[in-house]
Amino acid sequence: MPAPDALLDLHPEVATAGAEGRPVVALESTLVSHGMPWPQNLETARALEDEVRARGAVPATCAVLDGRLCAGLAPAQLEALARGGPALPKASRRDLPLLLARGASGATTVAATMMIAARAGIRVFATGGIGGVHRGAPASFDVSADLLELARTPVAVVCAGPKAILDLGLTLEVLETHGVPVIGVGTDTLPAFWTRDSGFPVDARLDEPADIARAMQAQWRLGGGGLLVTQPIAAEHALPRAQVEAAIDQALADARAQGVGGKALTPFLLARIATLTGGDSLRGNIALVRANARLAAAIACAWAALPHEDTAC
Ligand code: PSU
Ligand code: MN
Repeated sequence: MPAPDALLDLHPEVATAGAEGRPVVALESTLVSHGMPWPQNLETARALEDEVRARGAVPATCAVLDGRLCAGLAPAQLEALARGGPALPKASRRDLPLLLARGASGATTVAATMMIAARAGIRVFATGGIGGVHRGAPASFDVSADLLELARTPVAVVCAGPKAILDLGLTLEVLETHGVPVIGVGTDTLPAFWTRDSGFPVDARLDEPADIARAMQAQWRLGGGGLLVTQPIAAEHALPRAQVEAAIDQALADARAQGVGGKALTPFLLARIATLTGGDSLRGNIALVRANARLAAAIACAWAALPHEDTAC
C-alpha cells in the first residue's frame, strides 16, 4: 500500500484488505449517478459490491465526497450518490482539482476512478463500458479522458468494451497509440457493450485470470499504464445488433437536434437508448456490469496470489 495520502479517505475494510495484500476491486460512481435511473442505479451499485464480495474480494466504490477522494463507501454514502443522480457533478480528471478545492462532491468517471484506485493501491477496476472516441470526433474533438487515463495510470479496467455509441475503430487506434493492451476474455474480438462482437480483433485473448494478472505485472514492470480487459455481454442478455444500431442512430440525431455535447453527451445517449429500446439496453447494461464485477474479482484474486517480488508490482 502507498503511504497515507492527505487527499484520500480509504474505507477501513479497503485499507485493511490492502495492507494484508488481499484482493480489492474498485467500482465507479458515474455509472450509478448518470448511467442509470433511480432506483435501478442503487440496486445495481449494491449488486456490484455483492458480486465482488461473493467472489472473495473487497469492493471499493470510488467517489469524491465533500472535497475528499474516497475509495470504499458506507451504505448511506452509496445511497446518497444514487439518489443524487445527475444533480451531482460528473467528475473526470479535469474536474477533480476543482471539486477538491471547493470541498464539493462528485461521481467519478472511469478516468477519475482510475486515479483514485491507483492512489489507493487498487489494481483492478470493474465498469460497464469505458468512454472513447465519439462518432464524429474528427470534427468535434470529443475523445473521452478515459483513454488518456488508461495511457498513464496503472490499473486494469474490466469492461464490456467501449460503449457502442462510440467509434470503436478510432477508439482502438487511440488505445494503440498510447500503449494500452486490449485483452479479450472468452473472445478474439472486441465486444461492443450491448452486442458481443464488434468485428475488431483484440490484441490477445486471455481466458484465465492468472494469465491476465501476469500481463498486468509485465505491463507495470515495463513502466506502462492501464490495461483494458474486455468481456462480452452474456448471449442471453445481448441485444439484436439492428435494434442497437437503430437506437444509437436515433439517439445521436436527437443529441444533435437538441445541441447536447461535452460531458452531457454520454449520459444523454444512454438514457435516450434505454427509452428507445423499451428498457432492454438498461437490463443489458446491468447484466454486463455485474458480470464484469465477477470477472474483476477473479482477476484481483489472481493478482493477489502472484508473487510480488518488489513493492511496486
Ligand atoms: N459505463 C456505463 N455507464 C456509464 C459510464 C460507463 O455502463 O455511465 C460512464 C463512465 O463513468 C465513463 C463515462 O467514464 O460514462 C464516459 O463519459 P465521457 O464519454 O464523457 O468521457
Ligand atoms: Mn467527451
